[in-house]
Amino acid sequence: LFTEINHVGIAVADLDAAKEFYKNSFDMSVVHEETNEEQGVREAMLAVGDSGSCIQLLAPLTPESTIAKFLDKSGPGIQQMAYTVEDIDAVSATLRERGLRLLYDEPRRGTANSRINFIHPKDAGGVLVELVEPAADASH
Ligand code: V0V
Repeated sequence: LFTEINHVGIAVADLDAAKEFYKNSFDMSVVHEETNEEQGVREAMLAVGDSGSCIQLLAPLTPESTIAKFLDKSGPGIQQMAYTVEDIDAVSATLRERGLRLLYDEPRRGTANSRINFIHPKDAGGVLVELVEPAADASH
C-alpha cells in the first residue's frame, strides 16, 4: 500500500529556533519550506543525509490550528507519520474498505503540491498517519 516513509512530522512552537537546533545539533538543513494556510502551519523539510528520508518541522500559524492544539495538549514532539503512496485515491478507497476513517472526503494540498489525507489516530493505533502522493515533478 505504502511505498516508503515520506517524512516524520514534528510539532514545534518556533520554526526558526527548531531549524537552528537541527542545524547546530544534527547538521540537518532545510530542503524545502512553505506556509500552508489551509493546514495552519509553517513547515520545513529537513533531509537526513542523502537517504531521501526527511523530517518535517511543523509550527502553528494560529492559536486555533491543529499544531497549536497538539502543542497545548502534548507539548513538542512527533505529531505524525507520513507514508508515500502512488495513487492516493486508490489507497484511500482500500483503507475505507478496511474500515479505517480518513479525515477528508477528498485529498487536500500538502507540501510541495503533494496530495494528502490522514487516517484518524484512533483507527491507527494512536498514530496520526498521513498519506502523501507527491506531485509528479517532486523529489519527495
Ligand atoms: C490527536 N490525537 C492524536 C493526535 N492528535 N493522537 C496521535 N497523534 C496525533 N497527532 C488523539 C488525541 O490524543 C485524542 O485522544 C483524540 O486523538 C482526539 O484528539 P483531539 O485533541 O480532540 O484533537 P482533534 O480532534 O481536535 O484533532 C485530531 C485530528 C487533527 C487528528 C483530527 O489533529 C487533524 O485534523 N489532523 C490532520 C491535519 C494535521 O495534522 N495538519 C497539520 C500537519 P483521546 O484524548 O481522546 O484519547 S500539515 C502537514 O502535515 C502538511 C501540510 C504536509 O505534510 O504536507
